[in-house]
Amino acid sequence: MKVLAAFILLSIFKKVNGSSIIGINPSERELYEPNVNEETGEEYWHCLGDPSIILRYDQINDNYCDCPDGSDEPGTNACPYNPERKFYCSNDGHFPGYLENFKLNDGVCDYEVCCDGSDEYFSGKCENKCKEIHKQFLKYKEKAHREIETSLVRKQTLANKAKEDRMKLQERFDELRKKLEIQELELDSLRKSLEENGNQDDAAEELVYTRLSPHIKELHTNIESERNNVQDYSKKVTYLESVLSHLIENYNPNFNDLAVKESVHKFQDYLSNKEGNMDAGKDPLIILDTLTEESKQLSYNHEQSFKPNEKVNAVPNFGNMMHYYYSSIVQSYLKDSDENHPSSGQRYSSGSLEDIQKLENHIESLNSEISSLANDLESDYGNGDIFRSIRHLWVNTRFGGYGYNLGFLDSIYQDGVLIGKYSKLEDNKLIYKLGAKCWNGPQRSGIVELICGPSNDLISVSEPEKCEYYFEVISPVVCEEITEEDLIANFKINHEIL
Ligand code: MAN
Repeated sequence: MKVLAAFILLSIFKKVNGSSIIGINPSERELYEPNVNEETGEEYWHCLGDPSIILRYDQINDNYCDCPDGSDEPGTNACPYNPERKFYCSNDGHFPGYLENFKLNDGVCDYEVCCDGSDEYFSGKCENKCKEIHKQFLKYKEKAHREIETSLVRKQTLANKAKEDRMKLQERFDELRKKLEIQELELDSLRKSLEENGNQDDAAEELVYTRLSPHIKELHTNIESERNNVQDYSKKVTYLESVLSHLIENYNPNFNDLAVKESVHKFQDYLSNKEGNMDAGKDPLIILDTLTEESKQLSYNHEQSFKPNEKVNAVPNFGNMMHYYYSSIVQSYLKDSDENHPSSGQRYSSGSLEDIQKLENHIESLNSEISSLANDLESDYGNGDIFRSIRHLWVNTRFGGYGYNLGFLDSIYQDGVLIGKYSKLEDNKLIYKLGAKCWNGPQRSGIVELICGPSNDLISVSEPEKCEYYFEVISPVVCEEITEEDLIANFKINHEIL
């Protein structure tokens, strides 16, 4: 069979020299010119990858692989596949292409690469379609250019917005740093004046007795009633969970009752999510129990032991709790009333403990805002900070019976179930992690592949592994100018209108 094929090949390409060897780019012709043995006049040639292997010139394209790199068989599929050496189709009227040699003469017209049909030279069954295909290409090119122009204009708008956002943040950051400096100086001087006045203890007591007393009682009543509510709900939830646990253990999976199956599935998800959330913190009932007990003690101790202008009668933990409630109430005053806000121009000239506390709280909140701004300014928002412009943007769609909500640089939800929180940007991919736990599986997570497009849209969702999701989102933020090579690589032939 091989001998027959070689014979056919040789008869087709009897006249072998650099310009008639099939499968090579014209720029390689020189490499395929024959050498002539001066004594015998015989033409010979050597493998391109290993010049020590010398062949008769007619061994090129004889359908027998002689060179380890396959260079002696550019026009046949005799050599093992080498991605460096492919069959060249000239595709006159369109663009030249390179086809894997194992696809030669396999009965398939590989028009995507060889629009001239030269890959099926044995049968000659593939007519040259380069003219029609090139027409399609020109149409595609025009559309792609139009689209990319629109996308790049939108990208520029987003880039400007990102720049503006960054500038605003930087301005706010600088302004807060200045404020902080001033307020720290102010705090120093208040502390000094308080020390000089020596009235720290009296001021504290006065504040405790006159201001906190009604709040402590109210606090106790509220905590107790909240605790009872939570306990009631908790009992109801436990009851409903026991009913549903009975259902998932005893339902008959062979009955194709969709409502039951869906409920079982959802309850399993609920249980997995609950498992995931259990580690998140202490049981709220226990916290409320502790608070109820402590607020009761506080209220009792207050009535029993405190009278204005008397010294504080300390009980275990009282100091800590006083400080806690005192700070929260003072803080809530601060938040409620903007007039009291130091930034609105108030000065703490009296040097009382209350003033110091207010200023300390304000400095604390300034510091926390400053550090979150610093974090934000240092975060990776991609080239030219471009992703900053879309970080509050959400896209959504329905796929496979689920509704998906995807927040750029925020989080992703599948019908309200958390798929993941944004973690990082990696090669134009957004990585989301730490989603709700899967029933008998990992915590959900997602990868968002960004593709250039004129709008921001979620175009596809898949779940390649259980609870690991893959999203394709188009957005102008990843658009770049396109080259002719990109266009050729991305162009797809419409075979229906060929
Ligand atoms: C839900 C969905 C699915 C997921 C299963 C795993 O039905 O989140 O995407 O595969 O849970 O149990």
